[in-house]
Formats: sequence, structure tokens, C-alpha cells
Amino acid sequence: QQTIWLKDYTPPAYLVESVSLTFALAPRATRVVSKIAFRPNPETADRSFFLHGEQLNLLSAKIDGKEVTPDVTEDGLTCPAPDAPFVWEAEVEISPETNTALEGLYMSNGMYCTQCEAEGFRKITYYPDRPDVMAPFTVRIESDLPVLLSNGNPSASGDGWAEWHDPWPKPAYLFALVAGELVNHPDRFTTKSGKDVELNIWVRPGDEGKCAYGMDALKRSMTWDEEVYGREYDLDIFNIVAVDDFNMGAMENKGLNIFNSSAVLCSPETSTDANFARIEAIIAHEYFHNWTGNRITCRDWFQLCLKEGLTVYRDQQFSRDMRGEAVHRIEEVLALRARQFREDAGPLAHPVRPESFVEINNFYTATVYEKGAEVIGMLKQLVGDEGYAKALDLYFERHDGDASTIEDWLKVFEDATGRDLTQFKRWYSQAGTPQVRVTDDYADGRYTLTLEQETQPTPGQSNKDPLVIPVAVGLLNPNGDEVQPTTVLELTEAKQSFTFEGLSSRPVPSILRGFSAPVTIQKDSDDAERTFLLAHDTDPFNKWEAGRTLAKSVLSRMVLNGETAPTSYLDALRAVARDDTLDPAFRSLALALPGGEDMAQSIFALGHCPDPDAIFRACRSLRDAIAAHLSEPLASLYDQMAIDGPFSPDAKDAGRRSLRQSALSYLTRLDGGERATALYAAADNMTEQLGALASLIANGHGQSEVQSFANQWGHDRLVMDKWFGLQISHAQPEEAVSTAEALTQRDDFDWKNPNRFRSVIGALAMNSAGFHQASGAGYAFVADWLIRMDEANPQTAARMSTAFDSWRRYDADRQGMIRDALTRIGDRPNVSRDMAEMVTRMLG
Ligand code: B3K
Ligand code: ZN
Repeated sequence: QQTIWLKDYTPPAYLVESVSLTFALAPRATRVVSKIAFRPNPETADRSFFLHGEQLNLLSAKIDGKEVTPDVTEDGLTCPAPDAPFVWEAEVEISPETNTALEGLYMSNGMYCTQCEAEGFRKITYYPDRPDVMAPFTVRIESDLPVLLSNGNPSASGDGWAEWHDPWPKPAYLFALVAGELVNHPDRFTTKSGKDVELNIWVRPGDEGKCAYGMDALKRSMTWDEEVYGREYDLDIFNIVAVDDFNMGAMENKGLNIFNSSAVLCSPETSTDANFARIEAIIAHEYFHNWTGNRITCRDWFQLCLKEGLTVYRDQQFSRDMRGEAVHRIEEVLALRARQFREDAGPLAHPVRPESFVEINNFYTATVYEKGAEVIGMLKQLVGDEGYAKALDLYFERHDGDASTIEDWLKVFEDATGRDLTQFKRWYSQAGTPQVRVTDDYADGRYTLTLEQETQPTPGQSNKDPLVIPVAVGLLNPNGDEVQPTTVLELTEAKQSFTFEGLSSRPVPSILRGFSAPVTIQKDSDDAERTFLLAHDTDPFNKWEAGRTLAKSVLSRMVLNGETAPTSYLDALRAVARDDTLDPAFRSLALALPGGEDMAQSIFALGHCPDPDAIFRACRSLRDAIAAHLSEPLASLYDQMAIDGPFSPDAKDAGRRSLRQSALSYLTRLDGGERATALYAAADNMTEQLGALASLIANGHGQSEVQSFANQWGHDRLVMDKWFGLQISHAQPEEAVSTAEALTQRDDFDWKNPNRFRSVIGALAMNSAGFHQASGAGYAFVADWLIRMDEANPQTAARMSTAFDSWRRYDADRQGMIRDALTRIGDRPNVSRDMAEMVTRMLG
């Protein structure tokens, strides 16, 4: 394993003036001819000429028209080159049809497509495949297939060929090519300066009816980026292509975004409200990359958060605007805690800007993306909305066309606002979730809050320095009125006190409003205080958070001390269910309980070893208690939240369906499945059909519905992914592995398709009590499949190996079995570089 270090960065020896590529497509013998104009980089004296290249068959190479014989190794070639501008020409042969790794040029259902980020372009041709080498590309595609696409604008075409020109210099990771029998859903957009842009979503014939929402989301994203960030689109055409075999959600290639079909195709009959929301967010994310990522890219892969953290932050702002600030923020935090806090607390913890890697694909993580976005949110709170707007304007003005760094990013904030960000920068280099301990004191009208911060050691970082933590705080008086509106305290020391004067009684503090920093709060509050905040907090995030901490505290006591659910908690929840002034989506979130993984995290944080079965039983008994105690308001909510009239995927209706679904999930425990069976039969949209089926399965019913669902939807691969996943994620712990095993025996378990693989193996890994069965069957099953997948597709396998990253939380038996599973995965002679790195880090 060769480790790459941030501190070893050196500028490229040669820069590229222009690139011209010709592809003669054939499944097993695609010829790629490249013509690249190089010039020496004046910034460096280094004149070594190295081109990346992997799994390429080099047929010929020329420099300035003269045949050369480069020195070819496994990862590239070197060749003597002039200390002056020159033209490199090469021809290579590649085999897209046998490329199961889905990186470089590959085939999916007869269609050619590419995925180059991070380092896939080197599997297409020899090139300086690093993001700080940017160039305009001209691409000619020769093929009998009817639709031939690449980056930029179409420049010429004829029978069996098409040519594209992308005038914007770009790094190779943004290159894309698509060829296939595709149909388009066309539209147009006029930018604010009057430029007319052609928009297309390209799909397989039969999927045309599932493009309208994605197109609408694209146009809304384009308008939003003009209005909020002043950013306009910069080509004549913007193409999106849906592909079934794809390693992640989507890719922001310049002018030619390629999407996992699950991240763009949707319709009311086949997609859930959660699918609509995810599609809207991903379309926006990839579109926003056009400025934050493409026009301004990263100098090297250590700077990944420069484009990803910022683009996630932007897509979160967009989704909040589209769907409601409070509810979306709660969803962001739920996801952050589930994935990023978990990562930061285990052996895979790394800084938002990592300092080393073996395989960069392993660092497209929740820390780089989601924590990277949180860091920007904190920055915005510290400099204010106006300061943020000024800094961003300066960023676009100063760095357009650059391959930039985090230093460049922070400098625009310093220059635009005058604020010194030296200490703030630690958020980029220090891993781990900070804990903020809160104590308070009240005397003579003066209230003092004392905040202490501490970050636990993480791999390779034993000492942690204090961070700048914006802690948004409000105060309520004992009858529930707000006496101090939200104010942001800046915690910069290890321990610091803040005072509030002139209070007539001891206030109840509402700490970390809006989740103003990605930290955990420790405060000796009791359930009475949490119940009070759940009833009275004016900050919607903290109102929800109070209910969440209350649920966790109740569940922890049920797990650890065998207590039963206290009536006070059930009463508080009933008040929420009955409170018609609260938005349905909010009420639905407030009625949802923490899951097995969330509780395992909490119980471990309390210093106990989590028992997944005990957690499962406690959650089940709490659900029963809630169902019994709230049966009457839940039954009326179920009726009240029904929607008359045609389906709309908008946030308002989605919120009603969500609340109705959470009522149903409790009511199914009481009514023997009567309501869910009826809803399943009557549903005209996937949200309700699947929701009803989930409630049935989770309560031991629904065998015939599982069958009829497969008969109805067997032809639709995206719907069938849901069907596979649902049976596993809602299976009883002792049945989860056998259910997953049985599903893998089916003919339609096409395991090489990453979506299908995730719908089974990933669903099991996420069924906490099922995966962690004491027998070890879950570990063995997942390990077997990871080994198989690693041989075909290392990226997807390595990503899913994170299922094992929380292993040190568990008891000695489970730890032993997971260690064995990881060793078995990692010790194979043909283990991939991706997987080898993950296993090494996890075993640490
Ligand atoms: N930039 C891509 C992710 C590429 C992942 C490579 N392993 C999608 C995105 O973040 O928008
Ligand atoms: Zn991104």
C-alpha cells in the first residue's frame, strides 16, 4: 500500500493547452486516439514527463509527430520530453464491456458511459490525471449508436459520429462520454442574462415518463443559483443521463451529468416522497457543482471538501428553501449523526481535509461531505449572512478557472470580512466530534452558562486543540416565554463562561439552537427539563431535539435498567400528536423513535456495551406503549391526514403522508394490520403502497402483499430494489439473515448492479439487531458478499465494508467475530487496494 500525503504536493511538470480525443467504440476493443498539446509549467523546474495510465493497451505514441517508445509501468508511463511546448499523440485500446468496476469507460445495458472522478480517466487514456491540470477538450465519438454525447457544446456530427467541444478548461475527472439507444425528455431554460439553454434528460426507452420531476428540479436549481449566489449556467446545452449501473448517486461532469437512475427517475406510482426529495437534492447538488467544483476545482484530492462540503452546503440551503427550514435541518442532523458522528467516533475517523490516503475513493465520506458542509454553516454564522455573501462573491471572482485549496477558501473570508480564521481552520485538520459540556448557575438576576469543550483522540491524533464553536443559545422563563432570543456564543477556549443579566427567575436554557455546530452537548438535565423544552422551545430544531433526547433517555433506561416507558413521556408525545399548530412533517419527525444504530451509539456514549437484541426489544416495547397510549389521537391523525385529490410530491402533501404513515406504523400494532391492508389495496402512489407494506412486514403480516407487490412491479428495477430492501430492513432480528440469503438466490438478484447489491447487503447491514445476531451469521453473510463484490467492483465493496466500522463498541464475542470477518476479507491475495486500506484502518 502506497500512501499519498498532502504535505508532498508538487505542481505538475507540464500543463495542457488542449486535448483532442477520438473514440472508436467497440465493446471489447474501443480505440482511443489522443492528441494533447503540452507546455512546460513555468512554476516549476521539474521536467519529468509522466502520464497516468492503467489497464491500457498502448498501440502507438508520438511526440511532435515522431514515434517514441515510452517506459510503461502498471500505473503509467514516462518518456523523455522537450523543455518546450510539444504535441503528444497516442492510441490505446480498452475493453468497456469487461469493466465491472464501473470506473473509466464501461457498459451498462448496452450503453457506453464513463465515471472518471476521482482517478478513472487514466483507465481511458494516458494523461496527467490530476485535478490541477486543466484543459479545453474536443471529443469525437464514432459509433453506430444513435445518441453520442460528451462535455460542452455539440460542434459537428454525421452518420456514425459526433463531435463535442468544451471551451471551459477542466480537469480530466470531469470528462464524460455516453453512447447508447437513448430517448430524451427535452426542455429549455433562459438564464437571467438572456442565454437560451437546451436541457435534456436522457433515459432508456420506457423511462421517458419518469423525467418530469427531475427536469423541474433542474430548472428550479438553475433559478435558485442565479438568485441566491448570482451564478449562471455557461454552456448552450445541459445534459443529464440516467444509467442503471453506477457506483454512487451522480456525477457532475461538465455539461453532461451522469446519474444513477435511482437518483433521477421518478413518478408518483413508482417513487416515494423520500425518493422525490433525494432526487431534488441530487439534481441540485450536481448542477451547483458547475460553479463549486467545475469552474473552481480542487488543486489536489486532499482539497475534496472545497467542492463537496460547499456543494452539500448549497444543496442543503436549496432544499431548506424548497421544503421548509426546520424540517430539513432536522433531517440533515439525523443523517449527520447516523453517518458522520459514527465515522468520527470509530477507526475511520479523519479530518474534513484528510492528510493522507491510499485510495482516494475511500475518502468520499460523510466527514468530507456532511461535516464539510457543517463547517461552512458555522463559518456563515460567525461572519454573518452579509459577510458570507461578500466572501462568496470574492471567491468566484478571485478563483474562477483555478484549482484551489482550503487556504484560498479561508483567505477570501478573511479578506472579505477582516476576521482572523487561524483557529477556525482547525475544523479542517482536527478529526473527531467535539463534546461540549454545559453547566449553569443563577443568582441575583444573573445567569451564567459555562461551556467546556473536549475532543477525544482519533487515529493518528492524540492531542486536540480547542476549536471555535458557535453555540446558538436562547433562554426561556419557567412559564415558557422566551426571555433571551437566540444569540450565538463563540466558544474558543477549552472552558469559557457567558453571563446574561437582568433575569427575574432562573431560566431554562435552549442550547445549540438550529444545531449551530456539529458537536455533542452534555448537560445534566432531567426529563422534566426536556419535556418542558419539547412543549415550549421556540426554536423548532431544539423543540424536536428535546423530544429526541427524551426518547433516548427513556430508551436507555429501558435497555439498561429494564424500566418501562414513563407516563410523563407518553403524555408529552401525545401532546405533540394532538398539537394541530405543528406542521405535519414536524410532528412525524417528533413521533419517530431513534433506531437501533442510534441507540447503540448513545448507549456506548454512556459507557456501556450495547446489546443490539436488548435495544431491539426496548424499542419494540416502547412502540407498543406509544401505540396503546396514543391510540386515539393516532387514529384520528390517520383519518385527518388522508389527502383527497391528485398526488403532488410537494413538501406539504409529503408531510401529511409522512405523519399518516407514522400513525399507521403504530396503529398496525393494534389493529392486526386492518388499516395497512386496506391502504395497501387502495394506494395509488408508491409512498403509501410501500409504507403500508412496511407496516405489515414489521408487524408480522403482509405475506400475500409481498407476493403481489413482486407480481405488480417485477418489471421495474428501481421499484424491485425497494422490495428487496424492505423485506430485510423490516425483518425480525432472527429472520433478517435468512431473508437476505433467500433473496440472493433469486434470478433477479443481479449482484453486480450496485443498487441491487446495496438493497440486499446494505439493508442487512443497516438492520442493527439482524446484522449483529449473536451467532455471527450476519457478519459471515456480509463478509462473503463483500469478498465477491471486491473482485468485481472494489469501490462499491469498500464503501459497504464500513458496516463493520463500529465493531469496537460491542462485546468480546462479537468483536472477535467481526475481527475474523475483516481479516478474512483483507487477507486475500487479490484484495483490492480500496478494500485493503479499509480493512487496515478498521483493524487499526
Ligand atoms: N463528485 C461525485 C462523487 C465522485 C465519487 C468518486 N468515488 C459526486 C458528487 O459528489 O456530486
Ligand atoms: Zn458533490
